[in-house]
Amino acid sequence: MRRSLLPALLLLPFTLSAWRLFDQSAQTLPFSQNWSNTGLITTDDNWSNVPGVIGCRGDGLTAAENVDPQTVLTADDCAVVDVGANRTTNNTTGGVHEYEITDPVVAFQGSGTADAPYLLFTINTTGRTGINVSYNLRDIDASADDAVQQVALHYRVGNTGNFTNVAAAYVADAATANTATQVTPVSVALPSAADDKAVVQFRIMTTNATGNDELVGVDDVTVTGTALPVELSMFTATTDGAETLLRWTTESETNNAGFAVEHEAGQKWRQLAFVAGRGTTAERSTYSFRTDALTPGIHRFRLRQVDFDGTASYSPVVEVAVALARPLVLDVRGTTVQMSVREAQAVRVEAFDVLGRRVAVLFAGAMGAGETQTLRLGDGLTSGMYVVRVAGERGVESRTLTLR
Ligand SMILES: [Ca+2]
Ligand SMILES: [Ca+2]
Ligand SMILES: [Ca+2]
Ligand SMILES: [Ca+2]
Repeated sequence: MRRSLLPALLLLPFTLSAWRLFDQSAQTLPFSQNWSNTGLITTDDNWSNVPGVIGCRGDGLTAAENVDPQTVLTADDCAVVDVGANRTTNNTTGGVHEYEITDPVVAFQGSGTADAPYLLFTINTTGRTGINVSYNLRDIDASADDAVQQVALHYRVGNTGNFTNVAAAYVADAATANTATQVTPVSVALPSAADDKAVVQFRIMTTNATGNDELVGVDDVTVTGTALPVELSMFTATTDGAETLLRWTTESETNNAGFAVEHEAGQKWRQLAFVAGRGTTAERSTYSFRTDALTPGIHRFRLRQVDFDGTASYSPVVEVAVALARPLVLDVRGTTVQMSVREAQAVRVEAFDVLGRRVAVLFAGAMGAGETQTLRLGDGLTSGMYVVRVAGERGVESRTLTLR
């Protein structure tokens, strides 16, 4: 029993090396391939220099001739990697071939072995929506062969599981007998399920037609998508007294240069800072910005999100109420007295001379929460030192000032 394992182990490296002859890395958009670089494919069955594309022979995917390729949706996963490299003349072998002709192209041809040959593409649609796949099907077979050469397009999200047919891409017959001139353009949008995914695969497939199949090239393949906007999912402002913390989250970003943090001051919006964005990402990103000390009262903030091309859009406005740090705040500058209260209360503001005699009542009445009163010491007072005293229900504050 133990000995019988040895031949299997010796075979393993060959199996692995054959499996490496392609590069299935997901290609970002826009993607295009027109096969003009004939140096990409130089060796039979070797796709390793064509990132994101593999030719597959599709052995055994159908059991009869003329099967509609729209119905051939099983995974297969390129069980037989195939390409005949550097062809210049019509080849009658079924499968996938690279043609170094005037307009180079990769073509497929069904046969009793190559039951459903196809080209498999792997793309990355992160940050993009409205994924469009287009290509030209070119009859490059000038022989008398007269096949009804059907071609279909399938896609799937990820790189496992069955494919889904894209009906709008179906071509009933991509070839004409005795000529090699028919070009059938295909341009279709993939369903929205293909939007914004790290891995999407699509394959362009023909099936073995009755009689000799015609060679059909798959040329000028392009895949595009529209950039998703920056999706802001959260924006909040919280305060710990004087400083305010702004926090926001994006679910995805496309070409996001960053965010101008704007503060409304005197009914004008003023930029406080610019916070760099993450460019393009399908991942959630979180940001924060801490303001300098703000005066007591209501403060409003918004974000101006700017793309690399200068396009900008505004977030909703968030508000924060900055409360006074102390129950009463008294600020005296020159003859101006500014007084604020944290909570609603009755307040009395009086001025006394150095002998303790009251010389003025500057204010007496109710004040609302966060309210500020700006008062002026009377003009009738002589030069000298005075004491301004604020007495509320929740505290007393006093300051001295000198009139000159
Ligand atoms: Ca071409
Ligand atoms: Ca070549
Ligand atoms: Ca033809
Ligand atoms: Ca056939």
